[in-house]
Amino acid sequence: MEEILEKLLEAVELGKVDQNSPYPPQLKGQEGSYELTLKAIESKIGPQRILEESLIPAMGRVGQKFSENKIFVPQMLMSAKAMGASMILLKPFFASGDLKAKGTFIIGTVKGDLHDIGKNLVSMMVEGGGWSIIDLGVDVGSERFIEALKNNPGAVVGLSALLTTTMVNMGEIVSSIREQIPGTKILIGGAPVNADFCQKIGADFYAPDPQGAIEYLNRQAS
Ligand code: B1M
Repeated sequence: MEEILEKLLEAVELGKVDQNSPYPPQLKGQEGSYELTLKAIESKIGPQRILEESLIPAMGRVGQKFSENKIFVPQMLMSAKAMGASMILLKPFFASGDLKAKGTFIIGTVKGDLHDIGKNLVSMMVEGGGWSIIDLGVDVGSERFIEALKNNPGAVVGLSALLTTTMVNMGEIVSSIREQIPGTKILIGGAPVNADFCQKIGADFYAPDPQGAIEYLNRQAS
């Protein structure tokens, strides 16, 4: 792996946002994820490699360390910030130049859940795939999904959850949408969910990653 991708992985893992950031003390004065992502882009390392070889593995390491009680929520938050700084720079590469959207995709992280990195990634890449996006943010309950659907008839809905405690809220959201706006296509994703769970709660499709979401959506558009 290029040295720059290794450095970026380390910056995100340790929560170093940019050169001026005082955190973490051992990287004081060094480049952070912002500068390193810029450099990687300038070196013509594609956004997909930046994501797959640095950013996503960095969050994997952070999760592992959190599980082992080697780091705590504040450190996890700094890593999320560092990843966010990189994602801002990657967004233009995924953004669509298409004028006519294939359809509308309403996405949100479900009630009780504040994790938005994966949801943002899906949103960004689906937009790059030519869909118009309505991103409802985090901690979204059924009422807000239904309101957005009423304003955008025929839109596909995407639910994201990262916690085993909040994935159950997907079931309630799916039931409410089915009750009020039958026929809506609902896609779910996020680390704790899978195809069995999708079937159990009556959603239409489980996508393990943004690519899976795009493929499903494109099948709905054609
Ligand atoms: Co939290 N956290 N966290 N966290 N956090 C996890 C999820 C955890 C697995 C860490 C661990 O213990 N190893 C664990 C959950 C355990 C469980 O439920 N089984 C956990 C916990 C426990 C918590 C708190 C409860 C901690 C506490 O307070 N004691 C708390 C909960 C707060 C809340 O939500 N109410 C909490 C808080 C936080 C932070 C705020 C500090 C921060 C989030 C910041 C943010 O998102 N802005 C954070 C982070 C960063 C993580 C980890 C380290 C990284 C998550 C991430 O961004 N991954 C995470 C550990 C891990 O994932 N290894 C962890 C990278 C991202 C690209 O992947 O989100 O999986 P992911 O998205 C993927 C796919 O899942 C898929 O595509 C994406 C790209 O491949 N995907 C979809 C996602 N959504 C999709 C939707 C789709 C399709 C595909 O269609 C609609």
